[in-house]
Amino acid sequence: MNFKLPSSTSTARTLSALMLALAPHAASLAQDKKPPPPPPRAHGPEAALAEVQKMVAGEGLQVSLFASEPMLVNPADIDVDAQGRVWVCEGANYRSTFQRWGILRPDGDRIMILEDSNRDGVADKPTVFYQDHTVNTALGICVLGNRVIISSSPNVFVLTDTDGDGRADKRELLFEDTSKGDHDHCMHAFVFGPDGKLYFNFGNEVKELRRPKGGLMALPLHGKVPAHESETVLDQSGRPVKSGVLTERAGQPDKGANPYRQGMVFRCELDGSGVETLGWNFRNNYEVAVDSFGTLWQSDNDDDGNRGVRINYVMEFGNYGYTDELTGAGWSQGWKKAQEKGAKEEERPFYHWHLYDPGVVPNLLQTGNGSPTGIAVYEGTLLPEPFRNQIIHCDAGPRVVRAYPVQNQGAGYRASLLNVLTSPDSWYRPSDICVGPDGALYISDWHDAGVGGHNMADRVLESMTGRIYRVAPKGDSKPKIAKLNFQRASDAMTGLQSPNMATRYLAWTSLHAMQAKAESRLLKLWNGKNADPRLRARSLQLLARIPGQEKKYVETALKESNADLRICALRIARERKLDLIPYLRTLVQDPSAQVRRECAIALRHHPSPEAPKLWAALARQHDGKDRWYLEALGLAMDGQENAFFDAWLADVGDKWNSPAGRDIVWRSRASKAPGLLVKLITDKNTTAPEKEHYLRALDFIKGAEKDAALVEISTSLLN
Ligand SMILES: [Ca+2]
Ligand SMILES: [Ca+2]
Ligand SMILES: [Ca+2]
Ligand SMILES: [Ca+2]
Repeated sequence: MNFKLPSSTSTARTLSALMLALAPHAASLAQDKKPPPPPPRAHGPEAALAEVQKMVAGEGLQVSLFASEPMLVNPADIDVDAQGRVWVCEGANYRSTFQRWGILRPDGDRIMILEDSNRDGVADKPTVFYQDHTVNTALGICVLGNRVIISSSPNVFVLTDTDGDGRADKRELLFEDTSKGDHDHCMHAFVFGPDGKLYFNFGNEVKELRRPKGGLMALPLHGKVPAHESETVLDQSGRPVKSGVLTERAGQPDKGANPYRQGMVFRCELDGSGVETLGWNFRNNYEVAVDSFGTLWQSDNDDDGNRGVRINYVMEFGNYGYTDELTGAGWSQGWKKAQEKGAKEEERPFYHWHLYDPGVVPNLLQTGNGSPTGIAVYEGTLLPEPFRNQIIHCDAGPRVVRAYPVQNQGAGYRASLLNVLTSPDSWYRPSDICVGPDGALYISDWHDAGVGGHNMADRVLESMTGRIYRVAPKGDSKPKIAKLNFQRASDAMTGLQSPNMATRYLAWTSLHAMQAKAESRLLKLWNGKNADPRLRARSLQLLARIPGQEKKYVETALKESNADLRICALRIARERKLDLIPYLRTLVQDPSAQVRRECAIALRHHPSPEAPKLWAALARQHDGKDRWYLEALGLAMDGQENAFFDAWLADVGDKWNSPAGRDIVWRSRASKAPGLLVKLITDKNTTAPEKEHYLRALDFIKGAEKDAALVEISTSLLN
């Protein structure tokens, strides 16, 4: 559902869909003659079952049909609750605001709960949790106990079932944006993180994050959101969460504008306060997944046809390069210039994501053409080994669900591809994936000839399709779900170890409320030296949030031999606002480049007078090859470029001209960088491509030193 049509559909059709989307008076098109009826298509449970028989599950896995039309249609996003019930955002009224087919479900789209009451692996009890036109094709759902967060741009609602009958009784407004909605690149799903916070993202159709004045606002249960006062959200750095506006004349961001661009990803408290902008300049980062260490993973859709769909490890506070940082230009301008200079076709994705520019975080993986959708991290033990602890991701374009087994590489990671679920059915369009409390994967299938992009073939409500599959190890057809009473500490501890996010939310909240009363049980899990480090990390997150115990547990975890646990501890220390400097003094010498990467992130905007020295210690350990590490150093410099750079120069002296030193000069935007760049550019031994590389760095620096550098370079060219 990612702004793209299948390859069999012509570009002209894509364009016409786009123009429809942009037409200011699109409503008048509704009077045009009705689109032709869709081709006859088998539908209903029997057709769905027959098609599931032909699906291909990954090695050691089997797929079964959990639910199908007419129980649900067009699932855009799902969540699975602690009882194993699948919650679905339907999209029968997809693009009803401007496409000629208009409203197909007159009472508005539904949020469904699909329950398998006899645990035979097949849903048998559908409940309409909510129905309204304000949730037409909502792109995100997150079940948090009796509260459900629905992302439906321009609104993010909290729906609450106060009496437990499976129907919403209360509606509140958590966030809002300035988009028109009804677009695949809007506000996406919220997820609960191991730190007790919410993580969420939006694609580049949203330009500004707002919220009601005074925070969470009560609304009538149904209907349009009444007029009210709202405000732009300011994030942790005091910046408005708003796409940086570029003035046309100078091609520069407006005065006072921020670096934020395009798609972004965030963290906030459960009540929506304390928003932090964690990454920006994505195109359509459809969902974010957070693992137990607090590491973020996303996909992103390329500009269609560039074979550049990417999977990202989201290094906090990174710019991900969808548009040119300085001009806001798309990829094609830079690519055109590069082609003139002989760049090869295979380099196109690198230009597409501006990866040759200083200040752009690299990608984990590029997966070619696609329309990436839902994502999760599988932290369960039901599935066989290769899928454990891995990112699992839907791509509706090539019609595949894949795992991306990740390995450490320097300060970042590398990943490979491993199929989880494919189908010969040309309507198979996986839209989302969740891990159930039984440890199985639940995959929603939008099921259409196309992947969205403002179009759909499935336009008759009576025959509309939509499916949920369950993927489990071969022979496992009946979900086993423990009945937990989260008010009991022992049950809550079991829940904390669940691979299901909704279960973990209930367990986390309960254990967090117990505070010191839960400490001994949490300690037992933490001290289980053979225990899965991810489970230990979950325990640590709670131990370090027992008032008065924060330092003790952070310091204990910083001595762990597992680098991910040291990273987790440093993240907790940052979040708990502990004095980081004593920790960083040791950690900047950590043998793990990933831990040192986190040190750099921790130094960003750090006011300590010791910060430049600590940063310089990190910079001295750059190997001249690791782009992740270099970009971590770079984003740490934000606002303190000169102090950090000077500290490094003081350390390295005239030995700055090494492969690593040249990298740092290229990435830094310090006042002294232009003078050194001139030396590199005018050096007789510097090759032509290297000159281009260093010249590009000058574009990102402003001031007299840069102007002087340009004069010096042009003088040397004349001589
Ligand atoms: Ca989801
Ligand atoms: Ca059943
Ligand atoms: Ca209710
Ligand atoms: Ca469908």
